[in-house]
Amino acid sequence: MCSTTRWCGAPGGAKIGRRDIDAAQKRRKFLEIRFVEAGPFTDQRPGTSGLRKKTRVFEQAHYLETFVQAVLEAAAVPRGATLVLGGDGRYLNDRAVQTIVRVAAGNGVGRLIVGRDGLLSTPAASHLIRSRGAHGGIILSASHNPGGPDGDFGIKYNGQNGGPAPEALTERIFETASKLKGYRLADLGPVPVGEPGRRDLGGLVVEVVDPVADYLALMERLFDLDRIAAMFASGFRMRFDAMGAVTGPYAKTVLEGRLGAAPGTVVNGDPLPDFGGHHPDPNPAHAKELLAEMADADGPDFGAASDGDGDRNMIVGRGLYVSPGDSLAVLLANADLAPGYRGRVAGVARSLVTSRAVDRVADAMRLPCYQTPTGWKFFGNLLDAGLITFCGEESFGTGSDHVREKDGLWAVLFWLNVVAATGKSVSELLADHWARFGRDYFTRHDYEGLDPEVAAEVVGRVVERCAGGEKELAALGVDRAYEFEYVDPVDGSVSRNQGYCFEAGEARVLFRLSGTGTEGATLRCYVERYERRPDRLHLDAQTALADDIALARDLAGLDALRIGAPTTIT
Ligand code: G16
Repeated sequence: MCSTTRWCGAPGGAKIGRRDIDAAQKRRKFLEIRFVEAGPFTDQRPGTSGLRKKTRVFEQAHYLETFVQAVLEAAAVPRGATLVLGGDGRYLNDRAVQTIVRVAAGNGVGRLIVGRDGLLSTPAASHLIRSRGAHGGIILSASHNPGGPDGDFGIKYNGQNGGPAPEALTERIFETASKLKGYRLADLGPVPVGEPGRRDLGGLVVEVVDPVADYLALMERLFDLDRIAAMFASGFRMRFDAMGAVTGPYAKTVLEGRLGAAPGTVVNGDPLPDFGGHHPDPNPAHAKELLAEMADADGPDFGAASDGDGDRNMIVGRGLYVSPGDSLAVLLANADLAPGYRGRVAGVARSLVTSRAVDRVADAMRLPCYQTPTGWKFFGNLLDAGLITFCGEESFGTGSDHVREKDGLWAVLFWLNVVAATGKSVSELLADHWARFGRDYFTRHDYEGLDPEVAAEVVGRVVERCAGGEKELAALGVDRAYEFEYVDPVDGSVSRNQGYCFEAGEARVLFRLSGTGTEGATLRCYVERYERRPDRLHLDAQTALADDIALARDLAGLDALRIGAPTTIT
């Protein structure tokens, strides 16, 4: 696709003129900048969280460069700006970092703050953008999707607030990439990123930082780490499964280093290009070893896991795991136990498809509770405006206003803080919580790798049901059905087609298509039911929800379409 190169120097999507070229040459005395003709690429529309594709798609000539060029232009990154750069260490991370350095230099970026070895967890990148006053950051990750040459790769842009680009910007990025005729590239050899330090490359400064140090300092301000350390000193045992991904170095430094947890507490702690073959998604389906260990009568007191880029978390007690909706609710109810949140919680938000457990706590605390579409980007405005302090999603994401991403290790430390302060185990905390607020049983059934036409048929069926007459719905026990549309309370932007919701008494059944998959289509079906009866608070979720799951399959016509059992249940 690339045929010729020529001199250039005008970022921001402007036409390249003689004056730009002169200015660029003057500024970059030592850097040669070329315009590489390539593209356009018309398949670079970011999904729920950035652009995710098969690794081989990203390995195509000019593919990554074009996307980065589109980001820099669409986000109007000014000359001399500072950007943060790092990723989850998956296959291609190292080469992608070098490519991005060259495209950034070609576009007049002044400083790149890069995690050592090109590594940064997503929450740590968000924190660096904020703490260093950067214009934004580029994060390399396909999150929980498996990595490797046959796995997935991803890239996303986060803005000045440290949060994922909002929909309007991701759409601009897509449109820009669809029209680009090439990208600007500085001729640079490999830039060493193995040791912290600064290197002036003749205009572009590359600053390599320890990825963990700043993050630990932030956690120190939020939680009572001394109290947690005292709990470990008294024999408390934990297992943290980093799943061969980026959280390993963070967890080792924080848990085994700062908190004194026994060596070996962190397992699968070295970030590997293929995550050691793990599917780095911290849920009961993919963290089976951890669940088995925690089911053992002599197992650790506390278990946790995180995902590829360190923003997801799963909390596990002896013999049970905490549903993400419950996790958010328990943390909100116990916010005063964490020094960084005591007496300052403004409100809370959850995505539509997340269980309503947190709503009940917010209600009791007289706090506002917002319902957003799926995608952390929708929490950004609420956090920036100070309307909420905590937010969370069913996809094992929990976070607060300390960064603008969900934060896996943060959630783990918060839980440890609550356990240390109350002296109660995870199961005791949950039992107390359900006794007080009732329990929101929740499950998500994923139907992955569907033929897109079949998925469209399912959605068509759901839409039809949703728009169906009251009588027809009432016959199924459904009181209300609607398609979710979100109006951002801060900037008034409207997001349509954000999922379908059926309310049936104390139950809700919801459907949407995933926006993070890379193969075929994934139908997500979310089922929940509120329960208050004391003798029904400790059932297995699949058992408690059996009738509602059957309703979900009926609503979507899954049997008629011969779609069998879900591929993943969480
Ligand atoms: C991303 C988003 C989350 C979303 C999740 C699943 O998480 O940041 O907000 O809940 O994907 O999205 P979907 O249901 O569209 O697949 P992550 O951890 O993958 O970056």
